[in-house]
Amino acid sequence: MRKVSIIGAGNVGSTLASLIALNELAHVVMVDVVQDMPKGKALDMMQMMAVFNNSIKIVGSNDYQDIKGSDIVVITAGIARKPGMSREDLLNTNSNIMKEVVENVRKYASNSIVIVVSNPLDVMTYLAYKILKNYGWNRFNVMGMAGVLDSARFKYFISEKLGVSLDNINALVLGSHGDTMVPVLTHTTISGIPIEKMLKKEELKELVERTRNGGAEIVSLLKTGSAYYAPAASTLEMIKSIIFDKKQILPVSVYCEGEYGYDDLVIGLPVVLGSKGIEKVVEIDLSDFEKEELNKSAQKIKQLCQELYTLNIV
Ligand code: A3D
Repeated sequence: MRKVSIIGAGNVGSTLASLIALNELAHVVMVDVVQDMPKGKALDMMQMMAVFNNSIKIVGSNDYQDIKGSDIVVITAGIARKPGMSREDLLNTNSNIMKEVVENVRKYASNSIVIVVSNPLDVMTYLAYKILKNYGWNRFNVMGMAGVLDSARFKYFISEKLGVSLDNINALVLGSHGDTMVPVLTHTTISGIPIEKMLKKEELKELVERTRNGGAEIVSLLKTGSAYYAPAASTLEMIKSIIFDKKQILPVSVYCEGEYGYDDLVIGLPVVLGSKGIEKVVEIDLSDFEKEELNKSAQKIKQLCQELYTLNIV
C-alpha cells in the first residue's frame, strides 16, 4: 500500500485525506502545526473507515518523522491573507512556512513526489522546487496543482450553460493560478466539437471570466475560508494518475526549461503524469491570441517570483 503525506490538515488537506482513504488509494499521514488537531481529524476519519470496514490507515501528527517513507507529499500548509496584511507580508509568511515544510520533506521523505497546493501557487511551487533541487529532486517530481481545478471549473460552467453532460466535455486551462489564467478555447471540445462552434463569443467571454474568478466567487459566498472540495478532488486526480501510472495528460504547474519558450518559471502546462511524476511536457498548438495570453500569464508569474529574490527569500 502506498503512503501519501499531507502537510497542513486544514480544509483542503483533511478533505483530500478523506478522499484518498475512501478511494482506498494509500495510507495517509496529515501533519499540521496546530497541536493535536490533525490527531483529532485522523481519529474521526478512522472511525469513518470503521463504518465502511475499510482498512486504510490515517495518522494525524505534529511530528514530521511520521512522513518517513512517503511516496507522495502534498503541501497545503499556509495562511490566508488577513485584514491589514500586505501581499508582501503574505508572501513572506507563506514562503517561510514553505521553507520550513520543505526542509522537513527533504529530511524525512527524500524519495517522494511533491505536489504543492499552497498559494500563491506558482510562486510557492517555484520556491519548493528551488530548494528541493539541491537535495535530489528534479523539476519533474516537484509540481503544483491548479490547472486540474481551473479546468474542472471551466468544464462545470460549460456544462451548466449548455445543459450537457460533463462526460462530453474536455476543457483545458493553462497558465498561472490567478486572474491571468488561460482557458484554451481551441482545445476545449464537447464530444469533439470545438466550443467556439457551440457558444457565441459573448457567452464564451462570460464563461472565461467566471472561470478566472472561480475561487473568488466561492470565497465571497463562504465569507470565511476558500474552496476546498474541488481543490482536494483535483489533487486526488493527480495522485491517482501517479499511483496507477495512468499517464493522464493533465494541466499541471511545472518548472520550465525551454518549453513553450519559457525558462526558470513555474507555469500550468499540459503534462503526462505517471508513476515517476511528470513524464513530459506536452507542446500543443495555441492560437496567436492564446499564446499572447499565456505570455502575459508567464510575465505576471515572473514578476511575483522576482519578489522572492527582492525579499531575499531565495
Ligand atoms: P486552511 O484550512 O487554513 O489550512 C491550512 C493549514 O495549514 C492549517 O491547518 C494551518 O494550521 C496549517 N499550517 C500553517 N502553517 C503551517 C506550518 N508551518 N506547518 C504545517 N502546517 C501549517 O486552508 P485551506 O486548506 O483551505 O488551503 C490551504 C492552502 O491551499 C492555502 O494556501 C490556499 O490558498 C491553497 N489553495 C490552493 C488552491 C489551488 O487551486 C492552488 C485551491 C484551494 C486552496
